[in-house]
Amino acid sequence: MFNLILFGPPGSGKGTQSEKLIAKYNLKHLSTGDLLRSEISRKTALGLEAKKFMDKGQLVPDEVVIGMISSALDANPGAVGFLFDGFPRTAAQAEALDKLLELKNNSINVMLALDVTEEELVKRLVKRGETSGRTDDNNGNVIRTRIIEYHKKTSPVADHYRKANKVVLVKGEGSVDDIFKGLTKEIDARMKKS
Ligand code: B4P
Repeated sequence: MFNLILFGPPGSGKGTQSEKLIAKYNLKHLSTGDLLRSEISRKTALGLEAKKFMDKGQLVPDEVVIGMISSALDANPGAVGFLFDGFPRTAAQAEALDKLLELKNNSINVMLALDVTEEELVKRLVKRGETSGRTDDNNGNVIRTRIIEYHKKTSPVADHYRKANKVVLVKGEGSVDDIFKGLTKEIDARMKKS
């Protein structure tokens, strides 16, 4: 199996690049943002609870997202590998993911971290907010909260994988295709070895 974490702040292009990566490598895409938005649109109890946090730009409690990922891993026993998009977002989520993969005799091969300036992030999210209907994109305060949450709670996740020498920083600004090329170069180099 080849397991990849696509990492970066809100608006860094994780969702955009994941679509292209899963098409090329046939990995199973696990986006906690997409899973949560699907729960919200189906008005499930989990979705209604998650919405309270997402609308404020806060992270959803760890036990909720860890439970979702655990079920998704169990539901895909034959996957050639997983692309984790937007997960893990806290140190506790990273530890839980390592344990879940270990139970399957697996681990994370690499974390690719998209490098984008804060100015560009805000510009992208405001632009998406004009058309997406996403309640967390159309309010400047909520966007700022998401970036603060990232610095406080999510950036330590990179330290967790850095200790295991698994983090690679990839340029996240420029055209979508050029960024994709930068990501595939790193994946190809590691897939050969694994
Ligand atoms: P997510 O759904 O993960 O979304 P995101 O961080 O906002 O965006 P992403 O980086 O995927 O950006 P995208 O490609 O879409 O999270 C939403 C919320 O869910 C969180 O705030 C949190 O509340 C909750 N949540 C999710 N996972 C969680 C977890 N594990 N734990 C707790 N809570 C969790 O790109 C953004 C925009 O930029 C798009 O409009 C795109 O078109 C544009 N763009 C992309 N690449 C570009 C490029 N190269 N140039 C110009 N624009 C570009």
